[in-house]
Order: sequence, then structure tokens, then C-alpha cells
Amino acid sequence: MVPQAILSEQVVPDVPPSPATEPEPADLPAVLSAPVQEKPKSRFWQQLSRSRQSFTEGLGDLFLGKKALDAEILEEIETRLILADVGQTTTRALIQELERHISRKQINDADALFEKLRELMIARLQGVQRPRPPLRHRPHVILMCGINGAGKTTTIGKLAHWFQHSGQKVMLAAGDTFRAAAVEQLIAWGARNDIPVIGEPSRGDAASVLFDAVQAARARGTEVLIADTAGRLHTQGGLMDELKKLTRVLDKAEPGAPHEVLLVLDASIGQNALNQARQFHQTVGVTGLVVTKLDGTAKGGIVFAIADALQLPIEFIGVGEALDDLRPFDPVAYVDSLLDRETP
Ligand SMILES: Nc1nc2c(ncn2[C@@H]2O[C@H](COP(=O)(O)OP(=O)(O)OP(=O)(O)O)[C@@H](O)[C@H]2O)c(=O)[nH]1
Ligand SMILES: [Mg+2]
Repeated sequence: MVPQAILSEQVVPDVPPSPATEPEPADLPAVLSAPVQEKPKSRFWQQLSRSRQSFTEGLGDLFLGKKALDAEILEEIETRLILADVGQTTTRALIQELERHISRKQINDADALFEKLRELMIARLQGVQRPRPPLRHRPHVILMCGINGAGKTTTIGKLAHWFQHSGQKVMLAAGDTFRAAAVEQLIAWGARNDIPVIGEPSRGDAASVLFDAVQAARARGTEVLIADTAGRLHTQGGLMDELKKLTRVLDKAEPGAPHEVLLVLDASIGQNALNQARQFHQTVGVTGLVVTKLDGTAKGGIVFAIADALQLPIEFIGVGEALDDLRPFDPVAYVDSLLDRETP
């Protein structure tokens, strides 16, 4: 590529030439007449900017112009991974794999090292990538759970939009009966998506709301029913039992339901997400994860720790508060956005 500075020197002179001397565009060599434009970065790339910074700050300089491999490079990579909250275990494993490739002379320069790091990171995430489960049941019932403020209700709003966009008829169940405001919040998401919400602010029993919602979904031929639940700490035994009870009630209302239990994890809490996930999984059998708030955090590396430690499918990631800020998890796009690379 011709550097921008050289182009501007030749195409945009300080004093504009007179029209008589200005060459027609056709006379210019193709490379000079073409407007020089950097490919616009995707919204997703921009949303991951904080995590990307934490990954690549320093790394770029280290790789730039450096051909020989030395301990300094590996140490810097290790530091970057830890800072981005990849966690000790996964970081160690990645560094050891890089060392193995270096000692076998399979990697000989910094470029190859960077490429191998990318490959290893993608492979780890691909281990928890699954195709979306088919919608074999009508209604396909999804139960959302997670600690307070993880992003459950917001994710439901975005998920409803995603299903609708793929042509499904969706209904929501306001199973967070602890707070009247929670029901109102879900009703607002329902209105935004123009879909029905079962539940009223005054109803106090989550189990009966979910039961009624399944009946209503069946009666209306709804394809996907998404149930909200109250936030609870994984350490609150009574509330965790209540969550288990909700799964039993759903099964009674529609045998086999819930067909998915999605645990919503807030990426910005870093390593604490791991313990939460283990407890929720033990109690209700989580089928998949949604990792939220990846747009506001520098801890995007937590996704690798989650993948390694839990081996649960990461179904979606949340990268903002707008309706279309939920994305099916794509390991290649994710790693390339973190490492500041363009996905081929
Ligand atoms: N930046 C960003 N904010 C998010 C994302 N997901 C949720 N939020 C915000 O996080 C806050 C909490 O979200 P909620 O959806 O209310 O969380 P919740 O898990 O339902 O909370 P409780 O019902 O209180 O347990 C809200 O301000 C959301 O807008 C995300 O992916 N990115
Ligand atoms: Mg909520």
C-alpha cells in the first residue's frame, strides 16, 4: 500500500494548480486517482475497544520490527493476557504451548509467534462454540438466570429481537416478581419488540406466572417463550432452590421445558463469574452462557477463562444496550477484534 503521506504530497499540493494544468483523473496512475480510504471498522470492532487496548497496548510495539524471538516477548504476552483477565491457568497453558512451538523450531520469528497465539486463542474458544439448538418444541422455552444486574432482562429484550429477526414468534414471561419495576422493564422491552409479555407488576408468584405463560404461548402458537427471573446470588441457597423449583414448574407445564437454561454473566466482574457459573450449573443445569457488557470492560479475556474452566457453550455475547447489541458468539471475529486483526 502507498503510504498516506506520500499520496497527499502528490495529489494535494499546497497551492491548487490552475485548471489548465490539472491532469484529468484518467491521466493519473490508478493507485493515485483512487481515493485512499481505510476500510471502516465494524461496530463490533469498536465495541470491543477497551479489551483490545488492554490486549494490544505494548504488544504492537514489541512485535513491530522485531524479528528475533526472546524471553521478553513471551513475558509481555503473558502480562497482557493476565491484565485482560484471561486468568492464570489459561494464560499459563497458552504460554506453554507457544514455548513448545518455539523449542521445536516451528516458530522462528515474531510474526509467526503472533499468528500462533491467534490460532491457539481461537481454538480454545471454538471448543465452546455450538450451533444453536434447533427449535424442536413449540413453544421452545428458555429460562434466563444470573446474579443481580448481570443483564438478564436487557438480554431478553435483545434475544427476543434476534429471534424475531430470524422469523420466530416470541413471547416473554415476567418471572422476576421480586420487584414491580422488573416487570415494567420487561413490558417495555416487549413493547419495543411488539411482542406479548405475560405477567403484571402486582403478581407475586414467579412459578404461577411461568406456568400461565407456557399455557398462553401454547394457545397462541408461540415458537419461543423467554422467561425472566429475579437476580440472585449463587450463594443464596433459598433463592437457588426457588430457581430449581421454576424449572420443575416449567417441566410440569410443558414436559421437557425449559429447553434451554441460559446463564447471564457480566464480563466486567472478571474471574468471579467462574464461581457463579459453577453454582448455577450445579443447581439448574445451565445449557449455555451469555456474556454481557463486553463493550464496557477491558476484561474481554474473561471469555477464555470461562471457556476453559466451564466448558459450557457460549451462545451469545452482549456488546451494548441497544436492541441489536447481542451477537451469536463467533470465536474468530472475537479474537481478531481483540488482537486488532482483520478477519480474513
Ligand atoms: N454496556 C452494556 N450494558 C449492559 C449490557 N447488558 C446489560 N447492560 C446494562 O446493565 C444494567 C443491568 O441490566 P439488567 O438487564 O437490568 O440486569 P438484570 O440481570 O436483569 O438485573 P436484575 O433484574 O436486577 O437482576 C442495565 O443498565 C443494562 O442496560 C451490555 O451488553 N452492555
Ligand atoms: Mg432483570
